[in-house]
Amino acid sequence: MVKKYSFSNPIETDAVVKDIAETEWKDGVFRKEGNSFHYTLRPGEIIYGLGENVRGMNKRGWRYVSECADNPNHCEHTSSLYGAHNFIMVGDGVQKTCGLFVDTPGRVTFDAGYTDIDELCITMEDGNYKLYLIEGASYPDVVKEFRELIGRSYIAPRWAFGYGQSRWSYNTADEVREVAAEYKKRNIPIDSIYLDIDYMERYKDFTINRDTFADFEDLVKEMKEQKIHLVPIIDGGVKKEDGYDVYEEGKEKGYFCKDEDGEDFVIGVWPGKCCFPDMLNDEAREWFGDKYRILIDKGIDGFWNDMNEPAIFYSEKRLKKVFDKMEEYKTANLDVNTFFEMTDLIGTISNNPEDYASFYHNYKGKRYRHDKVHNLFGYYMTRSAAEAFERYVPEKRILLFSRASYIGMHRSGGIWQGDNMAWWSHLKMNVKMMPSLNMCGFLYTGADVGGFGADTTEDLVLRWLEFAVFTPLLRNHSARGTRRQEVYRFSHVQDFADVIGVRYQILPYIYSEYMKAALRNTMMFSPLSFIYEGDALAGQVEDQLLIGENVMIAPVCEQNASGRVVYFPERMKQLIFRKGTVAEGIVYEKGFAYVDMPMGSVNIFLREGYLFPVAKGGKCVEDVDFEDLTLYSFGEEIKPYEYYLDDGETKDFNIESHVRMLSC
Ligand code: MIG
Repeated sequence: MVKKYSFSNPIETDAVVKDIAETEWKDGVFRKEGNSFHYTLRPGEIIYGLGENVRGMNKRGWRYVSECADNPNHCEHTSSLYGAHNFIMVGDGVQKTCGLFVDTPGRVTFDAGYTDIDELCITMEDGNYKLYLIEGASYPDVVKEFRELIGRSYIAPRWAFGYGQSRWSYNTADEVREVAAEYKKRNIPIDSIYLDIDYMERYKDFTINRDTFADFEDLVKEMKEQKIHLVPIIDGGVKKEDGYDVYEEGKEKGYFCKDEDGEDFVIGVWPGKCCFPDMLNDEAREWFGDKYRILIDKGIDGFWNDMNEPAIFYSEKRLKKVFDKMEEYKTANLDVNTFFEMTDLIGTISNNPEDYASFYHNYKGKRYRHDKVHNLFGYYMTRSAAEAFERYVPEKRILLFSRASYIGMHRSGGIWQGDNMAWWSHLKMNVKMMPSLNMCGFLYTGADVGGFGADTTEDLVLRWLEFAVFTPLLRNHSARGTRRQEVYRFSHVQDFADVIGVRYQILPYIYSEYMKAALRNTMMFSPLSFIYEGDALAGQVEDQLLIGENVMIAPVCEQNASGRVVYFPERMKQLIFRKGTVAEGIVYEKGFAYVDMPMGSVNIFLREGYLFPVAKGGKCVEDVDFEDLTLYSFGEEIKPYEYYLDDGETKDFNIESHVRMLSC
């Protein structure tokens, strides 16, 4: 059951799609004090939710702040990542479970047993907000109700479930051709190559650098012939440059965010000086979205939206302040205090709260200071593109994912998990984040495989791929200046080809599970506790996941490990994908066991009584024969599998006509 509460004058975010009558607040399991809601945690109780965040699936024991932030160096102590996902669940997960969604575009703090280890305290910075309280029996029940409330998740075209190669940046058309050729030459499957900012003319959205991508249109065509989709990046800021049509139009029509005095707000981001299109303003949003047509007309059918927290490198005002202060330090004898004061000051240049409080939006006919609606910017940028696609190519699915997000955006596009690091701990974090994101409606998601920042290692990329072949977005991406990590650059290239190949063998299941999760508001990646209710040990497992109902995975996330200890909440049979073949491994009894998982193999644990369909594979998604399946099963009585299959391109999502039963 969902109850809706409204406090003062909430700003409408369009996160929720259902009309629900409001109820008067009365303290229950949550107690209201000012703008805070308190909940007493019982020993061992789990807190789930919060989407994109650091730490465990169980969010207990830290404080998280919903405030979309560009933080490429995030660690355990980070409080905010790129998305703001205000949905949280508490309870026993069996009989009485409670979900809470705080709908407000401003800052929200989830103190999940940080200040007081026995208490969850949720605090809104602003007194205007809506609250949705969802009471159900189990976690999956509450998730389903919540997801019905927020509407159907974005559905990507099926080709976007293939493997993608990215790099900041492929600098020329020939470099792109070379990447494609290296993959093709070695028979490594691939479906997409990403274009980072350098395809643009001096980082100007919707332009092409004709010095380096002279024959862009031909390149797109050529790649299409090789069944490779090019996916360009679009940034949240528009370069301030006279004569640049997007800038000139935006300026003339008044579509940019304004400063206090009503002048276009100018900040420094990637291309230097920039203006932010007011994505929250209906007209500006329509205008910005229509610009994507420029690339669609060139044959592009996928985009990634970046820097839309929005990230601010510097504002002119702030920069001046810092420079002035630096003058003072020049002559000072810097001691421990002043030296750190100075280095801290430099740290205040980017993404400064004062800057976020110094520009304005025109949202639903009213003027709002940016910090009051901060968490909506990435959401509305992505919505702007999605709405334009709906107008321009209504029949066609276009790939679209964003860096920043708010709940509600899950209807318009997916997300990637922002700038991570080539760390084993970030691989583990990728695993843990999948279910939390699913709870909040984000299904089309994945992390930068191999790690974005820092130099990676061959084994990290391979182990990461062994996990990522299960994630809807499967993309190898890395930052400028780091070690190259296209898989053909490593010593054991065949291992990479084999592991990526597994994606194309298991694609029928991955796609079918994704579609069912989207169309039925269910989880694609579940924590073990979602299915093994009441199993206290299952509730503590943080690095194993169920995918759909049928299988469990237990990725190896430690360097130099050739296997790991796995918890089996029931009897399961190991399926080993290695060198293009599938071997049926041994049956593991309920309990703990050490499982050997040498590098270059993908391991799936099949539940007793379930089956798992496997295709022959292919060199790209289009190649995969979704009808020619081998069904692996384990047990005496096998539950038929509800297999979802559609054309993967159009928007006929009628589940009844696309689901059929597979049985052994
Ligand atoms: O901060 O476009 O997260 O994926 O490669 C630099 C360059 C801006 C941040 C994105 C990253 C991308 C990079 N961008």
